[in-house]
Amino acid sequence: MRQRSWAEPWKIKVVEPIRMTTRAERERHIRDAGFNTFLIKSEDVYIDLLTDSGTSAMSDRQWAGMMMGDEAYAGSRNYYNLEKAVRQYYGYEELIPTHQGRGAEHLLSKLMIKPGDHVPGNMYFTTTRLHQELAGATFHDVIIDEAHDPASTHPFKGDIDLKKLDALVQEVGADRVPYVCLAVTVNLAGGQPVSMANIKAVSEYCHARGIKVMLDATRAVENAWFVQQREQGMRDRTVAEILKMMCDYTDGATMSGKKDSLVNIGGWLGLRDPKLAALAQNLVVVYEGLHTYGGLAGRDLEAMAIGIGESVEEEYIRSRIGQVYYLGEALMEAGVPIVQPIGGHAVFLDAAAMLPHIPRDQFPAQALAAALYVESGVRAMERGAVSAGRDAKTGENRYPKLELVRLTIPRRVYTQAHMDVVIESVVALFEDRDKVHGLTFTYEPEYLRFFQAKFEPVGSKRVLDSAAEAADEDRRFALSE
Ligand code: PM9
Repeated sequence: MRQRSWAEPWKIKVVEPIRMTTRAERERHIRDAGFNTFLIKSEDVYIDLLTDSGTSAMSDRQWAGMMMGDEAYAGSRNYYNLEKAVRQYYGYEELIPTHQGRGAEHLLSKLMIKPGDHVPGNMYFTTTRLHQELAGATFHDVIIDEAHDPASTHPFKGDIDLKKLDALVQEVGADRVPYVCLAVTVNLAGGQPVSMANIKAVSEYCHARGIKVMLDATRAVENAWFVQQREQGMRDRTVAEILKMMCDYTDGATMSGKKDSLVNIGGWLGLRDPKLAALAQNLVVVYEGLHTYGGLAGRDLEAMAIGIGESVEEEYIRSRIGQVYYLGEALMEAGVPIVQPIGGHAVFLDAAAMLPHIPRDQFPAQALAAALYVESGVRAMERGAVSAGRDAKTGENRYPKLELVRLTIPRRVYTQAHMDVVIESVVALFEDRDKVHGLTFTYEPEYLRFFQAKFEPVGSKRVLDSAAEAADEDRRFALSE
């Protein structure tokens, strides 16, 4: 029998208009934004694939929950609802809410890291590594080699290489490794999952040596779905069961609720050790707010509590990742080089493969993201050398093997028709890829430079050449100068 199509398990109740701009307008907007897609105004974007962070559409149940916000300064009922949801689905007894994920990373790094420590992890994440470094640690990437190869089709490219981990522990001593930072899925590797077998092995290795395992649970539900689909013996388990199983191997977690949990703001630190939790509850009042609200309104806590339950519904997660696959498979069919296998939250274009004429120090991924905006009004994000920043000790640019542009899919926001437009846009740009110019910095901030840096094209006025319209634009610029 012919397989039937699937559809999203929701219908749309509220809509937000979006507007297509002209190419001439976009040329101006990208120039004004210093060729950094973070600096474009949202109203000037047609389809916004910058990030899946805080960009979800909430459900009617979540909006109803917002009206039940208990905005008492202390002891809000919504805190206890969130605590119940985290205990039920993630299994951490102790809950410290934070305004978002990096708030939890800040607390964890301050509590657990001593200057001179070493933190191994499965590929860096920007905010996570920065907080580890600010607390005095050196981060070490111990992910398997396949993760650095965009063409490798390894099903669990997020796995930790136990040999690399052991070599580091032997070298620096287990007492200088406060914890292993285990991210599921691995964002910068392309949204790649970690297998349950690997989580178990890492947990056993670390716990035998007194090292803690701290999960970055930001996209753990998406990881659970991949485990269910790809790992032997996991097919009959629910995503909720797999999520809980993954967390059971760990000692705590930092969480950005803005991703998996379908909310626009919120995060938490989950712990098992009550002594560590007491320290975290004390620290959170310094940086975020009282330990029962952590920088959030009661209504935000409630929306997150409800969102956690919705995030593990099988139909939901299948359609969420199904949409990412729809986009990724069409791009692959058109011959566009993308990271394989397709990840959980995004399709990652391999900018280094697509733009071999642009040297790494002219930031091909930054240029590609800017050019895609000019071409189509689609906003994406650079995930390559600009995101990687400079080495904390030498100050040199870091050049990770992966030089990517991330087409990140917000949850429950765009339809298949939007994806079709994105496919056509990327394919059109792919055909014109030799017309993209490299970029050089005109402004480089000290921390997390990718958010606010500015650039200009090298040897050209434009990041993307375009014949007729560009000539028109030149005349307009000439008249206004
Ligand atoms: N991730 C993302 O777009 C938003 C900001 S960085 C461009 O992918 C992981 C794996 C993340 C993450 C944020 C955070 C920090 C921690 N871990 O943004 O502070 O992907 O809530 O979370 C972003 P917050």
